[in-house]
Amino acid sequence: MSDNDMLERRNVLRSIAAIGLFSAGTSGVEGNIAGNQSSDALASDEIQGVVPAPVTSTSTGSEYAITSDTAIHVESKAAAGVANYLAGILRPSTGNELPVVDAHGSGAEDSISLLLTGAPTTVGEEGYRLNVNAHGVTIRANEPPGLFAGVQTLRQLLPPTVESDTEQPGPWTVPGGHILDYPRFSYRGAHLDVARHFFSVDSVKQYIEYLAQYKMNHLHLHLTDDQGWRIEIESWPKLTEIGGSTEVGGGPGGYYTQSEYRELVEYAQDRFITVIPEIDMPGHTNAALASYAELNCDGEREDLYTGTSVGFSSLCVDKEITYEFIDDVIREVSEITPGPYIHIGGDEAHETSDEEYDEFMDRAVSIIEKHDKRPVGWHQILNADPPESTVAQYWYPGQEAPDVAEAARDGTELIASPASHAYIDMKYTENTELGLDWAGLTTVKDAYSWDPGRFLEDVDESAVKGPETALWSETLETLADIEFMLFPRMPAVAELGWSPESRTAWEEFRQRLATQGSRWDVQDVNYYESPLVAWP
Ligand code: IFG
Repeated sequence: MSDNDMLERRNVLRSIAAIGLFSAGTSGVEGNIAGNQSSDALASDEIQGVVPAPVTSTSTGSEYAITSDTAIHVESKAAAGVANYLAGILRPSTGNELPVVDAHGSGAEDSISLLLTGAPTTVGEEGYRLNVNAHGVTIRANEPPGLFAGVQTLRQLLPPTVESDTEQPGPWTVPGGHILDYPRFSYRGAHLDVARHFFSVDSVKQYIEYLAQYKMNHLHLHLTDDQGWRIEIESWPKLTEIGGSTEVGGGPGGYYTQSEYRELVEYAQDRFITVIPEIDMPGHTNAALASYAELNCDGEREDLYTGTSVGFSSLCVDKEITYEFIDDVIREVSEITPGPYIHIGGDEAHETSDEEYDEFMDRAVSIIEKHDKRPVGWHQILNADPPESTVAQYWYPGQEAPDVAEAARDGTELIASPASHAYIDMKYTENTELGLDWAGLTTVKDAYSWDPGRFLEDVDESAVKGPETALWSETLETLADIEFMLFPRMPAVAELGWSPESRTAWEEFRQRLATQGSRWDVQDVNYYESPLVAWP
C-alpha cells in the first residue's frame, strides 16, 4: 500500500474519531443502533448494520432520500449491468421508476451514480468508495465487481422493506456518510452439495442471490457423489439417466442439463460469482459405478445407493477406460465452465490403496490441466503430491495438519473450510433436527470465532486464498432447509472473508447480525433465530 494510500486511510480513520458522528442504522431513520455497546472493532459512531463490516466508514449526519426523481447514473456499459441489478432490487419495493441513464453531461443531483473512475487503487478490483450526501449517492470502483460490492452495501443502508418485492411506503432514506471498503481475502466461497439431495435450478439461483448479498464470490457445486450424478455428460448419458435418477432417501433425484448448468453459471457470473464444479473422485463415485458396468473393476454395475455412508466406492484405477471417462467428463464440464477451477474431490477414498490413489490422482490432475483448468481438491489430494498449482481445500476440524502446512510452505494455496467452524451442515444445537454432528455442534458464534488466515498451525496467511462454507445435503431436502443452515452462519463466514480481522469482534457483530434479521424477515428467509443474537 503506497504512502498516500496509508495517509488516506489514516485520515479517514481520524475523521471517524474527530467528527465523532453517530450512526444512522440500516433503516436510515433510527438512531444509533450499536451506540450502547461499541467495541474496539467498529466505533459506534460509524454507519452501523452493514455485514460484512466495511474497512472504514464515517456517518455525516446528512441523508439522501430516493424519490421518483432519482435516476441511476452510469458512464459505461460495464456499470450498466450493475445498475440494472440495483434497479431490480429498488424498483419493486420503492415503486420509483429509477431510470438508468448515461451520466455524461447530466449533473449528479438526485442520482445514484455508479462510476468506474476516481476510486483509489487501495480498493483493488473488488473494493469501492461509497459517498452519500443530501444530493445523492456515488459509488466509485476500479472494476465492476467493486461497484457490485458497493451496491450490496447501499442495499443494507436502506430500510429492510427495500427487500420487498411489492411496493412499500418510504421514506427511502440512505444515511449520509463515506465508506471505503475492500476485501481481506480474494476467495470467499460457499459450497452446496446437490448430489445427496438434488435442488432445482431456481433453488440454486436463490442460493447464488444470498451469496451475492454478503459479497461472497465463489460457488462450489458438489455435483457428483455416491447417491447422485447431477450434471449431464453427453458422451456418457447414463450418468444422469441412471446416476441422476435418485438421491438420499430414495427420492426422484434429478440433474442439470448442460444448458441449465450454463444458466446457473451465467446467473452467478452476473453477480460476479465464479462457479467451481466438483466431480468427486476416485471415491464418492457409486452413482457413476451404478450407471456403467465397464467402469467397475469386476465389470458389474453397482446398485444405486440412497443411504448416507461414505468411503465405500472407488473408480477402477487399473482400467484405461476410467481415464477415458475422466477425460470426457472433465472436457465437457470444462467447456461449460468459464471459471479457472475444476474441483476433483479426492476425499474419503477408503477403498483405494495409497499407491493406487497416487497413480490415479497423477493422471486425473494432469487431465484437468490438459483441459486448461486449475485443479482443486479436498486436502487429502496432497497425499498424491500433486503439482504446486493444485489448490487444497482443508476440511478437518483440527488446527494441526503438518502435511498441509508443509505443502503450504512449498507454495500450495489453501481454501479454509475447517469442519469445526465452516461446515454449516453441522447442527446448531443437539435440538436442531436438520444437519449432522460428527464435527460437533456449530453455533453462529462458532462459525464466526476463527480466523481463516491463522487457523492452521505453521501456515502463513499468504497461503490462504480465503474461507469457504460447506453445506452437505444428507439431511436437507428443501430451499427452506438450506436457508435454515445458511442463515445466520454464512454471513458470519462472509464477514471473516471480507472484513479486516481487526473489525471482527463477536459482541459487535452479533448486533449487526440482529439488524440483518429484519431484512431476512422481509425476504422471507427461513433463518435460525439463534439465542445468541438479539433478533428484532
Ligand atoms: N465428509 C464428506 C462429505 C459429507 C460430509 C458431511 C468431506 C470432504 C462429511 N467429505 O467433507 O461427503 O458427507 O458433513
